[in-house]
Amino acid sequence: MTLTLRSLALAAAMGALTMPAAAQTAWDMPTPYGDTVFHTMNIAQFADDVREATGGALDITVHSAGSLFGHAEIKDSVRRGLAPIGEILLSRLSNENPVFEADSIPFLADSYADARALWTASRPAVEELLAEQGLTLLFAVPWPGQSLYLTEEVTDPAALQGVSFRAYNTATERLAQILGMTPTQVEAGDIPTAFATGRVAAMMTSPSTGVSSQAWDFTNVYIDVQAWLPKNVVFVNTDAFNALSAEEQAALMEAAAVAEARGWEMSEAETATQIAALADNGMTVSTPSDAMAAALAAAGETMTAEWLERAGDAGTAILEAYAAAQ
Ligand code: PCA
Repeated sequence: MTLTLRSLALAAAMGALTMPAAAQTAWDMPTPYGDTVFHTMNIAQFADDVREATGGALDITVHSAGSLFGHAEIKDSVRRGLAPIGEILLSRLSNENPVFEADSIPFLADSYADARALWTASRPAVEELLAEQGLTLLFAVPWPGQSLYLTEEVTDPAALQGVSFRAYNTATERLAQILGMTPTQVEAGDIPTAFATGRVAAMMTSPSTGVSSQAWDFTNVYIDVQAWLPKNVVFVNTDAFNALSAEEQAALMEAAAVAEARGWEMSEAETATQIAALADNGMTVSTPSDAMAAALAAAGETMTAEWLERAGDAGTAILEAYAAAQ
């Protein structure tokens, strides 16, 4: 096509002539959760920040809700270089190493301050384990505290016996077993269908996931326990990271630090607003009975002991560092 004066003028008007000459790196980023979930919104902002800081040279496209790779495949996809960057729920890796599961033990760290101290204590070990797989950790953001969703009010833990329970990692599976429930693994996006078809009748998750799955359509009671704050992590394939220019690497790390701080704030802020949204949509928001609180606390103690047993010296070191950071 001949470049006429008119098309040149048009191109200039559209800004095409002011585009940076630098080569562009386009990264596809698989994430597990939907677009309205605050983690995904935080990551979208992170991608915008990186694009802006690099003058468009590093362009991250977020593929949310498991649309590029399913949650279970994201970590290996990034490890193998099929995707350069991705997000997962950290505790999904507990089968590889119990260190990844520290944030999913009930009542070990059940406030933002404690969750932060636990993350300070466990981050070096998590970073090292990921680095061994050619993955570089960028940032971690917790979900709001995990609470109980039931079809009806339960004050006696014996009423939980035999109830089918939606689990999202091995820790929630173990918790269900201890409480006498029957766990089934269900991805966050499949929660409504799992309840609608009767596969599950109870769950423990954040008010965020309660709202994004419209829990009021299939449960009636939210018992506010806030027992643990599991984290999502964002990591990059280390070879892909090393292939970036020094400026791009710095921009990515800077945006990651900003996203981590912003994500923790978003998480804490939405704890109350999303509990209010559950109530606004007709759910009964209640606090656990003494008997329920005692049963959950006992389960937490059992799981802490079991985790320490499995995690060995690494677990002891994390708990010592956690106590020091508190
Ligand atoms: N939401 C995710 C993990 C923890 C949470 O609050 C889920 O339910 O799958």
